[in-house]
Amino acid sequence: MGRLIVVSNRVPLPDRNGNPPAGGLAVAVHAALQENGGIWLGWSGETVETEPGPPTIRQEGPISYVLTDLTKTDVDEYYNGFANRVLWPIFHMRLDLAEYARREMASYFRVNRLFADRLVPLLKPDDVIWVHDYHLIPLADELRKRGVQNRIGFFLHIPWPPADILFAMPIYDTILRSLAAYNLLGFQTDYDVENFIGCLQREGAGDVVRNAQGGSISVGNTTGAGSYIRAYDQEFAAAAFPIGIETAEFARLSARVSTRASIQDMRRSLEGRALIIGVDRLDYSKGIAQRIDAYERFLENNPDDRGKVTMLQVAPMSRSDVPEYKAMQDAIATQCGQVNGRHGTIDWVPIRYVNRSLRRAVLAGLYREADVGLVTPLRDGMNLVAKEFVAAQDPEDPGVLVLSRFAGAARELAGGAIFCNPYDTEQTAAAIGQALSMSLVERKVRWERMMTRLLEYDVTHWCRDYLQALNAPASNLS
Ligand code: GDG
Repeated sequence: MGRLIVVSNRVPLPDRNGNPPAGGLAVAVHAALQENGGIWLGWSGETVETEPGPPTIRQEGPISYVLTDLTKTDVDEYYNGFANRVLWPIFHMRLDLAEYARREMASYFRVNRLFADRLVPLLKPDDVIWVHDYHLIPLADELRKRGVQNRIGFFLHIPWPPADILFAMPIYDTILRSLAAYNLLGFQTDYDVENFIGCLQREGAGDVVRNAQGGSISVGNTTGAGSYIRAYDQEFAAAAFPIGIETAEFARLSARVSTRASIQDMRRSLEGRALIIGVDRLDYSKGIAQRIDAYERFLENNPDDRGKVTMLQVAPMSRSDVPEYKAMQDAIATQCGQVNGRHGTIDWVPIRYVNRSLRRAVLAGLYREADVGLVTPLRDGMNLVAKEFVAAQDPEDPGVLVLSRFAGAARELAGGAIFCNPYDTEQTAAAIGQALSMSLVERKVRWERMMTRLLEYDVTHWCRDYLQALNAPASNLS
């Protein structure tokens, strides 16, 4: 195998000692880059007023980190604009939140051209290129236009929507067509693959030519195999690769941290009450408002439980340059205040709300202390919090995961989590009640099912599987 070239909007840079930042994807992808050497290219996070200069290159052993600045206009229009105000809401089925501006679409393609221009001079013929996420969908097409013939793969971290949703987006056809320039499209779940193929079929643009049964693009035991597709006069593969976490490492971390004074202090402050935990970037896709409604309904429906349970919601701010996110920050803070005002007593606060980022180790310790993990997105590509909550549990006294059926993680955690429909307040409230009253025996059985899966298919496995499929000989596609 040649070098690996990874391209993503942001690059998780290693620390001064060359160690990648803790946490899933960065560690696994860095390990893959170490093996054969390679490049990780992306935006530096810096903005400039006029045309960005040449990229900065940082060399760490066999890995080059190539960082390009962007103009302020490009960040406003490509990142905050088309990527986060069109693609993100549409792919999460929020047509009502999508805002189209022609200028922003143009900027999205301009930045993809810039990334292609930066990458081409660095490429060698046997390099394998792996592009990440919705910011960079047209990148392969731009590379092909520049004569690049290398194998190029794409992995979408967010869901792929059904045709009726995608087709509501202007230039959906350009987006769909540009994906045919890749050799391998990776999605989080088989549902996303189905939706993608459905879009091609409805568009009359192409179809499956062969399903791979147990072939090189078959993954895991819940996702089935991938498909070989012919569309827009191109042949390529599409398959589900459900992203994992560093399961064993996270389990060890949580066990270690649980003895720390800060975690013990938090436990003491609960005064014997059960703890329900929610952890999410502050994003409308995560269903935080609906979750708080469901918790309030649980308190209303179960007067005997009032004063016996505390909900801890950690929701660090994200994308604060996008107006919907700023508005949401205020709305969630108000909602928590109202619930506390309505139901709190002089010695009990129903919801503790933390609107900032906590350290990873602290999160691991908090998950382990919690009796219930409440993970209720309205739509989510995977949701790593669900997996982290499971990995962090004490095997002798595991907590219960209440999980939205609309999270990609639900495909793997069936039989372990209690599923809920986050749009159904009453049902989610009942799921909270069921979780809080579950027997130790049942908790253990459910947890073991989930943990077995997460240990087996962790992020290293995910990364290896994807790259193996991307490197599979082109003859597989015929
Ligand atoms: C996208 C897709 C897909 C959260 N708060 C804090 C904190 N976090 C960490 C969690 C977890 C990560 O952030 C969030 O991961 P998710 O998967 O839940 O969500 P997205 O950011 O939306 O990610 C998603 C993912 O890509 C991977 O493919 O699963 O569906 O939307 O790891 O622990 N970390 C720290 N402090 C916090 O306060 N340190």
